Amino acid sequence: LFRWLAFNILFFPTHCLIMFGFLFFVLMAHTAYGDVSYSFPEEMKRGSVIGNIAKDLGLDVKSLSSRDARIDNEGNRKRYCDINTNTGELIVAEKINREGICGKKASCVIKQELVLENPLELHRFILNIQDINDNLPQFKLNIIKFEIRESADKGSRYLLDEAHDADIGVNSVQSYTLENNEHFLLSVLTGVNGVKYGELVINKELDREKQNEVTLILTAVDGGTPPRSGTVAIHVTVLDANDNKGNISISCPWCCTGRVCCC
Ligand SMILES: [Ca+2]
Ligand SMILES: [Ca+2]
Ligand SMILES: [Ca+2]
Ligand SMILES: [Ca+2]
Repeated sequence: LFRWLAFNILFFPTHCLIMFGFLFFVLMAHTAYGDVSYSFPEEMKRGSVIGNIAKDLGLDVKSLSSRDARIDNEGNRKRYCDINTNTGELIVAEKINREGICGKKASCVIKQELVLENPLELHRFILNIQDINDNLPQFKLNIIKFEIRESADKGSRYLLDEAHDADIGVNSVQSYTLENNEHFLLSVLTGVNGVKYGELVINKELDREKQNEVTLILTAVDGGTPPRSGTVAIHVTVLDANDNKGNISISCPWCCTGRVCCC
């Protein structure tokens, strides 16, 4: 190896300089003193303090400015945080909307880097964005329509559209309630994907001749603190069944004798 290095330095000095420069950069780029992570809720105001990264990494706060300390966003288009070079504090650069970045993912992690010059130092750290309950459950439509024949049995079930909530975990839809009424009950079920949905259940038979339509309010509630809710109207049109005897009267102008009628 020594002979090979001596040969290269002697005959290819430029080549060696580039190679050593690259090796130096790679070595320095990996001079990270361990990963640091910060957990904080989404939607924090711009300028809010996340933590003191200089203290957490054991850096000299006084040198941050002269060493041009800055946050690199590791290829993310947006820079989510900045460093205050006077205090070493990490601050929110732009409001973070967890739903916009991570959607329905159970955890929302953003990788960032703190870069210092002279000598070049690179510290990776993680922003762990926690969900807050800033979305309410919403139904796709304003009204859910059913046509149910009055002859439908007690216990008949009708699937209801589920509500969607952009938040995750307890901050998403947890339950449904149905407006009190004479004919229907609500059965709340959980699908294989863990999503809650409801079924309308006939509790007392319908009678079109008494009431030909029923309107009810269905409410979806999330489990946030405080909880948020969304509503939808359920409109049931009661269809006719032939459940009433007709009164057929036959007028017989001639008199009947015994059981035989001669009309
Ligand atoms: Ca949000
Ligand atoms: Ca949220
Ligand atoms: Ca919610
Ligand atoms: Ca009828």
